[in-house]
Amino acid sequence: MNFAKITQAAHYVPENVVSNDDLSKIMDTNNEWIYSRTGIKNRHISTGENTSDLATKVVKQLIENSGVDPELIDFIIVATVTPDSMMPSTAARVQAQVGATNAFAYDLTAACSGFVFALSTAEKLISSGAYQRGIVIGAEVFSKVIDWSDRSTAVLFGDGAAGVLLDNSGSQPLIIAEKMQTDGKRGGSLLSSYADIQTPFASVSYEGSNLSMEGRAIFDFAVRDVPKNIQATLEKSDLAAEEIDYYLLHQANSRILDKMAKKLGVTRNKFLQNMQEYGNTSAASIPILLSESVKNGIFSLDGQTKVVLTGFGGGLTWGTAIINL
Ligand code: 4VN
Repeated sequence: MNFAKITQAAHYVPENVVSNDDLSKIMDTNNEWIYSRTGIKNRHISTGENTSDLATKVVKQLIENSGVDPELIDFIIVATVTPDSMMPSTAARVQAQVGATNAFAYDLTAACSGFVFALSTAEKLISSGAYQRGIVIGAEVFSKVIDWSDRSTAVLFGDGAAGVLLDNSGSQPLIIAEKMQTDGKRGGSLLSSYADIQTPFASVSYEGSNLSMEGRAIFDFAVRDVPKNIQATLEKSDLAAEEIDYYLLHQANSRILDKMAKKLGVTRNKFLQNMQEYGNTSAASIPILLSESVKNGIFSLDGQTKVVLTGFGGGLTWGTAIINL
């Protein structure tokens, strides 16, 4: 058996910090409203770097810190809903920038669940024995697709990237249990980046290409469907909720994390949180939290920690992986 293992984690965010007070100067909002309802204080907003630039910085750190020869990387998966372009993929751009000449590379589109879906895929690629070493990144320049005239959504998001290096050196399974879900029927409540039809044969422009979100519907989805998914994954794993060391959930809103902890009967302290500094960075939020936690010494990558990773968002998509870190 080839057990996959996460051997490195890294993150990178644009330098430019935008506070709630900064936003209140360009739209009708204020720090009290944003902070009390979301837990967000700051977000990092790109002043020029695109998604592949952020992802490349993360991959370069992973390569440098591990000392691995870039030519020995077998695959690069970038989870993003804000690619530089559809073709080439963001992952292909990164592959070129880091000299991973033997890696196949592609993007995976699953919004805020993208990192968890991509990690699930990567674990199979390695544990099957087909590949030895790969990289999974969550990277977004969400500020590109924000509707800056909509104060109800513009305040929620930020830019950033993070990811992990995996290889087949594990002595135990990386994923103890997982459950990935999609409900396309509810996809209309979180939309962005339509591709309009403008051809000699037809012209159809969809209403609005920027982000639109039915906030209440998504909030209710997060509170109703996601804890059930975590519970079901815990049951598959034969672990009790309290046997998990840390819960790293998508950083959309701290009020949602409060409700989820309560529903699962888990002490809120086990739900790590950094949206106060980064806002909601979509596919990047879980790996940024993971990388920052390692950097801050909350846990290390020595195989001794049991962690729940749960993403939820556009698609709708949601999913949990319980992992040995
Ligand atoms: C998952 C979630 C959200 C999200 C949804 C609603 C929401 C975040 C609505 C009520 C509002 C405060 C903000 Cl749960 C977004 C995504 C997209 O990544 C994924 N905040 N809010 C209020 O009035 O309290």
